[in-house]
Amino acid sequence: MIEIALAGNPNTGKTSLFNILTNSYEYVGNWSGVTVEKKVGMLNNKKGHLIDLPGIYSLNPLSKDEGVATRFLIEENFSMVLNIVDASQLERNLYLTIQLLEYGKPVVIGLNMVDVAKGRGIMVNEKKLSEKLQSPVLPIVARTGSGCKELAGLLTNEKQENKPLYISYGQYLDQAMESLVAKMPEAENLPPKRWLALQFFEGNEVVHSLLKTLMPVEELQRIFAETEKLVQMEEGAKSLSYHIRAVRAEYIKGVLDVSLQKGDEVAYTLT
Ligand code: GDP
Ligand code: MG
Ligand code: K
Repeated sequence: MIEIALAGNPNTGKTSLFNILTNSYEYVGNWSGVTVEKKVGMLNNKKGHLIDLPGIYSLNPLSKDEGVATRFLIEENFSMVLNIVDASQLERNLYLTIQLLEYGKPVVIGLNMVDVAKGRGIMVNEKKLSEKLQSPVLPIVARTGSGCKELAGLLTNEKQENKPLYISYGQYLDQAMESLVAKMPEAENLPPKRWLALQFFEGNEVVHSLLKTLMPVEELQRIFAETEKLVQMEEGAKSLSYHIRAVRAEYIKGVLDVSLQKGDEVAYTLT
């Protein structure tokens, strides 16, 4: 039985897709510590569970509720992420996608709302998007179920190994991440260390709490402060988190340059 996490921005069709892909609830309750509903369903082919994560824009939580998704990635055993993205709001949605790809577990991308996108003249070339993100991308309309069967087929047949997406954050932060990774002790079931280092420098509170259990707090504070100063000086960034956001935004621009259709090229194999 494989465990698949369903992740995406709020209002992207997660619940619609969840209901199509599953035929029974295994569990409905609350995530621990927050009043956010937790739903786990059995896939229609009974080969896996789908876990509905709260809708979020980033893995760096602004609130306790938003921390649920990051805590899930850190603490739970799962084999794959189904990331639903809104094709009509690709630029904003890819921000979370990038962080999920950096984590390194296999990600299958459900490109939802292609009907809405099409209506607005936004055409996504899913093949090019898939190439750029090195992950399968399937256009779907979760409201009608269009494309969802093909998507379901991918979930239980996809390879279970994946290489994390590598984005350079500039030589100073890249080096700081490398050196923090080298200082992290070995621990069981630890998420990928570069991802932890990156989320640490981004200011992810859930990751800070985890690292504090593994390394002296003073050392972490010193590393953070020194790195922030360096990045401010050398990259001209307001803060580490600004710098990281700017690099990701630039990366996403590059992805969209290639994968948004121009003129009358043919888009979507689906609609
Ligand atoms: P969630 O907030 O991510 O769980 O999203 P929901 O599944 O609740 O969907 C939000 C709204 O978008 C609902 O009104 C859905 O009917 C609608 N919706 C979901 N998928 C699609 C789609 O592919 N196309 C269109 N036009 N509407 C959709
Ligand atoms: Mg929902
Ligand atoms: K169903």
